[in-house]
Order: sequence, then structure tokens, then C-alpha cells
Amino acid sequence: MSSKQREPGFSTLCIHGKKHLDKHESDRPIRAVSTPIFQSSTFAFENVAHGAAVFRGEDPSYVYTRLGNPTQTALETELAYLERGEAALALSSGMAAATTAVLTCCRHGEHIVSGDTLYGGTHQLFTQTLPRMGIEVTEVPADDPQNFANAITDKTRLIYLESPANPTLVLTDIGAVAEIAHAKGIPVLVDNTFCTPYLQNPLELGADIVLHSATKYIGGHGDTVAGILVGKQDWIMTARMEILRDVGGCISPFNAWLLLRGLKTLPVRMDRHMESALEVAQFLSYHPKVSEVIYPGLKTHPQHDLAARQQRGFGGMISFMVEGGRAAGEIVMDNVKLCTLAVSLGDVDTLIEHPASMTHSTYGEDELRTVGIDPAMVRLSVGLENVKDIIADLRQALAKC
Ligand code: LCS
Repeated sequence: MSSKQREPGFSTLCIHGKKHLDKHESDRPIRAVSTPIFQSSTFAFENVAHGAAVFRGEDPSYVYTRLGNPTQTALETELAYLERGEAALALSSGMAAATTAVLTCCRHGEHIVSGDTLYGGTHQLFTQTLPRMGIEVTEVPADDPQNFANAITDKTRLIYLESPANPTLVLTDIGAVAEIAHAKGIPVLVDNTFCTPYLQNPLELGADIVLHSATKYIGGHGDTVAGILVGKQDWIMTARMEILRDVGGCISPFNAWLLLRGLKTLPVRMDRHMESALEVAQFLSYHPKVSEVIYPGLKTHPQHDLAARQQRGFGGMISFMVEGGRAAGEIVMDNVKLCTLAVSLGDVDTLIEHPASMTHSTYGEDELRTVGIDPAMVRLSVGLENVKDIIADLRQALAKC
């Protein structure tokens, strides 16, 4: 062999060439204003002893992106702060967050009490998938805290609330339910998707865990599916190191970055969503072809006072019924031009959909009526277009009925 140092092969340079670049760059400080995306699945150890210390939990270095990644951490730190919690866990979807939360709290043979109006996917998880794993869920009308007290058994390990609920916009008095639950040592989880931390901080109202489908207002632009859990440090650690580790619903660094970007404009967007939603709700409530409008910001909403007390605003979601019922509602949804007929919510685009046949089709016909989801209900997520254009679009679609 020649004593001259061998040039690495081309394939080695393709893989390791970047290291020379890293060395060259390392003495230049990086002061990126936008959080960098650490698009790395794995992280190098200094030596075997370091790797072993990390695995024993004695060294906090990153290991593998399913368990943690600097871009995820930046998002989690921000969300924990905004929700006034100790720690947060970012996940691949709102449903991954729900599954992770439930499995962190409950084992086979245990029980959950939840509100009876939930996003249809959560209802499906509670009535189909969890029972297969030996976890039973009792769903109760969420507007009266006493219903939760009555449904608690000695096996209950979690109270699960959505406030305001999708799509009925029924609120739960979070503080009152937390008092009932804590008297029995049971934690309370609140799905805060509709309010975001800008409008409601469930932990400050007495809840123990907050959940977000960050797909919605937190991302805000209809380009990311993601979920968030916020809670006590120990609980988040268990959720991460026991359930996320094994079930695997981790968020990608790129999606974590999209949410960080979304958060920067969250208050500005929410202010506009709310301002426009109130104007649209008022337009609808005076329209002769609209039989009912549900929006917590209207004085006619049965829980308007609770919404004013518990939230810092009324949000951007409206549900309404058209004279002539389901068929008339379908005419409106088929004739909008600016509004998009699509599920999801909280986007810059105004989205319209039919809960009974779409987001909440996991409820049977009878169940829909029992929980107050009128089969004729139309759900509107008011976007950030000029509100006059949104109203003009709804007016022309209503004229077709
Ligand atoms: N919680 C609420 C209140 C939701 O509205 C949704 C999704 C989820 C949790 C689940 O979050 P994901 O896994 O989708 O991020 N809601 C939807 C909706 O109303 N239309 O499409 C999805």
C-alpha cells in the first residue's frame, strides 16, 4: 500500500463530503431567525459510553426523531408556554395525540367519561377501537357537569372534553368538571382545537391535559396534519417514552416547522376569523332562508355567557340550518363558489361541509339526533377572505334554495 493518503471513493464522498462542509461552517455563527428544520432521523453519539448514558436517560442528547428532534422541541417549548403548561408533545395528527393521551392514562379494563359531541374520528376511536382494546367510554351530554359526575365509576381514569364541541359548538364548564374529577383523583383532558391557546387556556381553568389538532388554526394554512398534547412534565415524559415510543405517531421536523411558522401569525389570524365569523353569523341569523344559526358569539347561543366567561373570544366556527332541511342545506353547499366544500377547519380558506354525511358520519342516524347534530346542519369554518365576499357567496348560494 502506498503511504500517500487515499482519496475517499466517490460514493463515500457523496455521503460524507458534507462533513468537510460542516467543519468549514462551524466557526461561523448561525443566527437563523426562522427555526432551522433538523431534517435528521438519527443523531450521532460521541462514543459508546455516551450512547449508553443517553439510553439510560442520564444524558439528554437527541437519539432518534421518533423520540425527539430540535425542531420538534422548539415547537413543544412554544406550545407549552402558550398553553401555560410544563411540557408538550408534538405528534403526527390530532388523532395520534388522542390515542397517545388515552393510552397514557388508561389500561385494559379501565374507563373514560367523555362529552357526547366529539369530532367524528374521536367518537369512532372511543366507540369502536378502544373497546377492542378493553377500554370503555361513556359519552354524556357535555353542557351539564353533573352528567360527568354521574358517569364516573371506580374504573374511570380520564375525563375527555371538547369545548366548544365539533360541530354543535356546545361548551362544557371546564372548571366545574375539573372540580368533580379531581375530587376523585381523575385527570381532565380538553381538546382545545376550536379555541387555540389564544382564546382559551384549559390548564388555567383547572384541566390537566390540553389536546390540539394542530392541523387546524395552529397550522392555519391547510397544508399540515399534526397534533399536540400539553401537560405536566412527568405525564408528557410517560406519553413520550412509553406510548409515542411504541405506537410511533411522531411529527416530521418539516411539519413541526410549518406549525412554528403558523404560530407566528396565530393571534392576527384568530382576530380576523372571529371578526368575520360574527359578521357572517349575524348575516345568516337575519336571512329568511336560514332557520337556525349556532355561534357562541350570538346572544341567542344558550351558552353565550359561559363562552364570554371561559373564553377570550368566540372563535371562527359557525353551524347553521337552512329552511327546508337537509336537501336545502345540500343546495347551499353545492352552489358556493368562494367557499370550498371540504372537511378540516381553521384554514385561511373558508371551508363548508355537511357533518352528518362527512366529519360525523361515524355517528349513526339515531346517535346524531341524540347528541344534537341535526342531519340538516351545515358547518362553516370562516376563513380570511374579505368578509363581504364570503357573505356575497353565501347569499347567492342561499338564493338557489
Ligand atoms: N379534535 C378535533 C376537535 C377535530 O376537529 C379533529 C379533526 C381532531 C381532533 C383530529 O385531528 P386530526 O387527526 O385530523 O389532526 N377534525 C376534522 C374536521 O372537523 N374535519 O376534518 C378533520
